[in-house]
Amino acid sequence: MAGLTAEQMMFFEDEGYLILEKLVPDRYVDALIQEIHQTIEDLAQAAYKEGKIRDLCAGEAFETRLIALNGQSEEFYGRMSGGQMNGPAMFTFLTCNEILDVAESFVGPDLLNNGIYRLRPKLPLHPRTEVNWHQDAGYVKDEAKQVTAPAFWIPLVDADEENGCLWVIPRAHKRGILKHIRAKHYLDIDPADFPDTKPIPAPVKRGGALIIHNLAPHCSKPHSKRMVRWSVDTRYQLPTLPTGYPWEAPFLVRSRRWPDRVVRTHEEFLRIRKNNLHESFA
Ligand SMILES: O=C(O)CCC(=O)C(=O)O
Repeated sequence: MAGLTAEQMMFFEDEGYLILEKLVPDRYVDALIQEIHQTIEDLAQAAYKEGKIRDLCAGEAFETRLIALNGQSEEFYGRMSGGQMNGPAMFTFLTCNEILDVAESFVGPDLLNNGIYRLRPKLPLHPRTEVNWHQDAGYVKDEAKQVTAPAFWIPLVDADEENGCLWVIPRAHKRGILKHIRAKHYLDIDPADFPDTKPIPAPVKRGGALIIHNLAPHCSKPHSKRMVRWSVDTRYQLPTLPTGYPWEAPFLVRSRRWPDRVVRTHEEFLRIRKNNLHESFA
């Protein structure tokens, strides 16, 4: 896929979000699912040996195995969520041309993955998977709150209202930076600052994308369907601007200006991420 059309860009600028029916090719989605599956298998075998679980739940499908395992040991959710999945298939997924071509429409030919990427296994009725209303800007330091860094939210299974797709508030990104308060697990937009526009659900098919402006309020409500709504979210920005997130290392994924500094191998990606190396592109 090439970059976005002028119409799509205009929709995003006006509404603060955009849904793409198809973005990441099946081969990358399948490879990532396989990598996740293997990681779960390894964790399950280790937990079984340590006596933490009694059933490996080996017959369960990708959509349900984590529910069955997490029911025996809450460790599984923590081990499978966040920015710690860093295998070759995840690296290929985050750097695939199909995502970068679209990111380039917003940011230009030099693209930094800002380091905030997450794997999200949204389990039914699990408190940690209920993400309050927030702007992504709420999570970064002040110097990066206005930096253009669209989020690509990409489900690995079809995501709809029944299994916990995201919700967005159209046009509310035009309200600027909203005040966030700390809630139990996440940040929450201060009720006094909450936009009055009506929220809408944003269903996305497997391998499609919901692209979210970093000032667009969005949330993830609980669901009760017996399946895991697996998704990946990731963000891209100009390398010369601050990420406002010192806790995780960004990495250059495409560049006309610094072609030699693009992270092209999984080994290099791991070196940067594991050592939390923040390179300067000033
Ligand atoms: O995937 C989810 O459930 C929440 C994602 C989210 O809120 C985000 O990417 O900012």
